[in-house]
Amino acid sequence: MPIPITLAPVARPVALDGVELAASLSETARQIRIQDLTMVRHAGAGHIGGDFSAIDILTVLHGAVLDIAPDQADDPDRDRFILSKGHVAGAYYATLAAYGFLPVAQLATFLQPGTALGGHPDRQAVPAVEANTGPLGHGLPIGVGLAIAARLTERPYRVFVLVGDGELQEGSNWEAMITAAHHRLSNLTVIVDRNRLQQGARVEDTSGLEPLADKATAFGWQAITVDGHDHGQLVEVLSGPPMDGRPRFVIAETHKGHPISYMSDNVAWHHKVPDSDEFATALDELGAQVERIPT
Ligand SMILES: Cc1ncc(C[n+]2csc(CCOP(=O)(O)OP(=O)(O)O)c2C)c(N)n1
Ligand SMILES: [Mg+2]
Repeated sequence: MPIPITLAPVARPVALDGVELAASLSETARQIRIQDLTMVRHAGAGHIGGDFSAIDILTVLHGAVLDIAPDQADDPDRDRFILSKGHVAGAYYATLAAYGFLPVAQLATFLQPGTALGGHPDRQAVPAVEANTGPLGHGLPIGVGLAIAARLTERPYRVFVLVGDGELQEGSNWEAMITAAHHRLSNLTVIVDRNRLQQGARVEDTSGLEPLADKATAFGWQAITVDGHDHGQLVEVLSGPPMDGRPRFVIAETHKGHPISYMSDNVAWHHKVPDSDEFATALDELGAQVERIPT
């Protein structure tokens, strides 16, 4: 059974603001979840829990924040986005396709032999991808390098890096944070997908991060906590200018598997694949036209 395509590309909602913008992003995120769920179900693999905690963040970045365009992947002034938690590649590909950075038909090749859309993003295979990720702990160091490069070359671009909270157990992140604060990289934003779960366990039971905001502040960053499923809040914080020359550390409070009842905050759904009944339930909860999508 080939992977069904449920997604139709949408234009970036450039002319909207406030409540209308948030509503547009929310609807696109819903469509991205339906497509991503369908890809995981039909490919028989993926990371649906972390996908669903990150989709609202990915949607806001690509729909309303990043200064990027599908036909200008090589523009030296484009904003840079790095998906450091590269295991949620399915959610990333669906988001790119929703906003025209990838043909939606290509999503049918997700995890298939010879595909450009493998389990982790590949910058040689997908034009919008800035860095190959998958091994956790590398996106932020690369992002710091890109942010320093912007300074040195006097380019106006900004750098955004999305990391997992379990991923912050990698020491490379904290080294990168020291360097970013030292260079006062106000063009750098890290977003932490703070879903409080890693693979197979709670983050606070494994190697706890709290008080996370205080740690980031002590490292010389501006720490901001937001609801990572609230499109309006995410737009406001991520579009806003840096306050005072410090890099920005945005803690996005999320739920793994959100908003599916049996997945949400359930550690089992890190990389479980829904069976036919679970798939139908999730489609129903997302308000999908279930009759169009084979289970
Ligand atoms: C260096 C490294 N170690 C282990 C893994 C395997 N791995 C993939 S996802 C994951 C859990 C990551 O948890 P978190 O960063 O919280 O991501 P999320 O909860 O958003 O899925 C692990 C251990 C990896 N990809 N890289
Ligand atoms: Mg996590």
